[in-house]
Amino acid sequence: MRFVVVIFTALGLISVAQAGGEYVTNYQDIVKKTDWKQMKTVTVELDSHSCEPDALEFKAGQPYRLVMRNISGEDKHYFTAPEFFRAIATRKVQSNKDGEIKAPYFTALEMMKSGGQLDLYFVPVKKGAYPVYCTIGDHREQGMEGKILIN
Ligand SMILES: [Cu+2]
Repeated sequence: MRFVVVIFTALGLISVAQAGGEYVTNYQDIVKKTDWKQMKTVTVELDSHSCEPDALEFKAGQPYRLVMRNISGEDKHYFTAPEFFRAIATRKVQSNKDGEIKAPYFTALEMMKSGGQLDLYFVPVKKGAYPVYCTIGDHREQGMEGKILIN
């Protein structure tokens, strides 16, 4: 009986790994211990069809506000980065006029056209290179993709 339980546990772990791994489960401790006065602001502008800059670099342990702004007048755009969102401790996502959302992690954020903006407050945790892209229509094929590095 114990043998069967072990097999099911192993299968469970495999399915989590295939889904892109677990999020940073101690994110609340990290957010609490971080000195947010040291926060740096990085801005990424989404346009039809680009991410500028298309390479974002962050230091593990350093707190950041990532400003994601849609400067396109025609299209909504996504900041889709499921692996990156699982590699950071998320404090919140803020929509500056409307409110803020607190959650363990996100998979994608959508910015409305003509200046839509969301600010991600986070601490990078797991070092690596992670893709970011827009999942609307053929935006990714047209060049809306980039790389996020955590060093
Ligand atoms: Cu797009």
